[in-house]
Amino acid sequence: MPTTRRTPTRRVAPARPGFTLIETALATVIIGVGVLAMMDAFQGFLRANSWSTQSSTATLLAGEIREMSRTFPRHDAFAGGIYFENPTAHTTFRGWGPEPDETDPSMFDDIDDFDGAVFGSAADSDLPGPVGVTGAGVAMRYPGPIDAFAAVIPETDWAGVTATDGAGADLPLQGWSQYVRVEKVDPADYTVTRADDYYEPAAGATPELEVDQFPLRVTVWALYQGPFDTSARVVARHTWVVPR
Ligand SMILES: [Ca+2]
Ligand SMILES: [Ca+2]
Repeated sequence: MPTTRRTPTRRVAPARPGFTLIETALATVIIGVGVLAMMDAFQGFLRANSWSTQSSTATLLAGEIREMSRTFPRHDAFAGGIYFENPTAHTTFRGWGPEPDETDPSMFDDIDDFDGAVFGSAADSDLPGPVGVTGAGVAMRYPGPIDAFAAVIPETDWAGVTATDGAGADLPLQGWSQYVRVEKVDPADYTVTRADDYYEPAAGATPELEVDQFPLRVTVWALYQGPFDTSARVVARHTWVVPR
């Protein structure tokens, strides 16, 4: 009886839907690169947005000082301006800086009152240029930053709510300071600065240019120190000249 022998056939595994390891790894790499690019772009946007916000705040703060002093005379009209106690010998210079009763910026009433004033908490070492008024050597310290009415500008959140300290008092705008320098400049060349007590002696037919007859150059720096910064840095600077 003939027998038939069945040839064994290889069983082929049916194709299963799914991804191979290589495909999965490739997909992960592709998606990963895309996500990284998006995060980088987002960080760039945040940096640009932060710079834009800081720049506009700094410009505003510098403008507030200018607006506050816009109608002020160069020197105090009530206290006799700036002068020498001995006008002949030109000794004992008086009148530069805030007058003795002007203990608060709301009492400032002339341009030279602002020289060396810091409105805010920026350290002396972070202030640009020589610090302080004639002979004082240190900055004049006031709470700040301030607005054009000499009121401290409060910190507000994104919803416009003013931040307060534990006692319920308004917190000033965090991290910001204004620093002001007032310098006498040569009437013929505003780039040449003169000492606060400088006067030009008479020469020939030209009469003496008295100590209070010079234009003033005012410079306001707006500085910012972030919560993780070790020092304050200048974000904006405004300079203008008050003619005589
Ligand atoms: Ca004054
Ligand atoms: Ca003054």
